[in-house]
Amino acid sequence: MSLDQETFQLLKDSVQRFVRERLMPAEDDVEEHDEVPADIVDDMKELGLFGISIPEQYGGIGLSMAQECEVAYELGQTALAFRSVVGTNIGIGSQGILMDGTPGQKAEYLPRIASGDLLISFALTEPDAGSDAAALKTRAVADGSDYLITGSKRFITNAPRAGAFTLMARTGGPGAAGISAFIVPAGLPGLSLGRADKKMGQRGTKTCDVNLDQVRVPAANIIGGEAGKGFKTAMKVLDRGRLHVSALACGMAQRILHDSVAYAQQRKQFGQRIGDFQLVQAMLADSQAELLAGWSLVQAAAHRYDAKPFDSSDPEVSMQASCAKMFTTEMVGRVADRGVQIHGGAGYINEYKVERFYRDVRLLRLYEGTTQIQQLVIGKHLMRAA
Ligand code: COS
Repeated sequence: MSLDQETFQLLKDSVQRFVRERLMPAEDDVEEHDEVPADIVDDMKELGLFGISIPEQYGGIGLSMAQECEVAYELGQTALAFRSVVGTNIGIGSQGILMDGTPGQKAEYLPRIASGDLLISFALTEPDAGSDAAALKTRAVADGSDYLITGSKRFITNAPRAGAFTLMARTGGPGAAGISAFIVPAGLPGLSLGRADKKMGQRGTKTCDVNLDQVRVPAANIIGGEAGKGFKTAMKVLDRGRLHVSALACGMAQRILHDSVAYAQQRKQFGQRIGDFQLVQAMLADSQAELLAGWSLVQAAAHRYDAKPFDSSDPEVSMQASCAKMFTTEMVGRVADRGVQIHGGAGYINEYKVERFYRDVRLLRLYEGTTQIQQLVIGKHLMRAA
């Protein structure tokens, strides 16, 4: 699946223009009100952003992973809250249905997800199961042709906006093999949302707990129609999501570098521009080189991803996605830290964007698998392959 190069270039140009002319000017508004304005969400629908990863037959744009990464790179160059609005529809919310769903599930959900009329979240994490996802406790008990789901999901991105969840629950015994993925509509009796999480950064993104008390869901809502496959679906979805987040990290590094160079050009000390000092140039050079290294890694891993059958998993690809996630999200942390350093005292003041980006990028090293989880995936793969 991919879009022809010429049409893709037109899309990329539109996204670049949208980021520059529409999103960047709204960054302060999002920071102040902790909300992405509704008219911007409408414009995102218009641009087709909710459906970039969904095939054309379901109303999406049908980008390849490499193309999706290029779009994520562009969206990464502004406040991450904007990308978050479309992020779960593009990635972790929709991809389980696309990869493993039945033809009926795909036909029912994907067109509305692609248009943005239905927001879909990914509910895996729980109070006692974060990195150890296979230990999740949310239980789905068979009751006739339905399941009754009870449990609690934590830090669920876009939950307050979601019309449905791709939700992992235990239908069988312990461990990964006992987990199934369900499509759970948000309005069902027994499903309630917790209070909005107060986060360190990324204002405008919405996360909260999702609580389920005997929520009745038809067995037909199990993704793929077969119980016990949910953990693998979640892992395949995360492989893809990790590449997307890597591209986002590179975009944000590009933005911080751009702002740092701009500041170094205009700020004067000791009678000259600080950008003319070699110690400042060294920080800019380190950031530039690390950004290029990270972006090359993401592109190579994304092309490798595109070379395998879409719905299958390949341990080499998972390993490369983890390398990309680990390297780029750590890299953008260093770039943001240098960005603050180049800005000096101004970098610690809320008026300058670098102060907020510094806080915003911290999350990239945590969600869709911490750096330590990426290390485990890489290490395990190396040991197995040997
Ligand atoms: N694609 C497909 N299948 C995969 C897979 C992948 N990327 N990774 C693992 N699996 C399969 C394994 O092959 C295994 O199947 P078999 O039992 O049939 O062999 C099964 O899933 C269990 O795998 P494993 O034993 O490796 O699972 P672990 O419990 O050791 O967990 C980690 C593996 C730690 C990698 C996993 O729990 C993880 O990614 N945790 C982080 C979760 C996360 O990212 N959370 C963020 C919240 S979502 S925003």
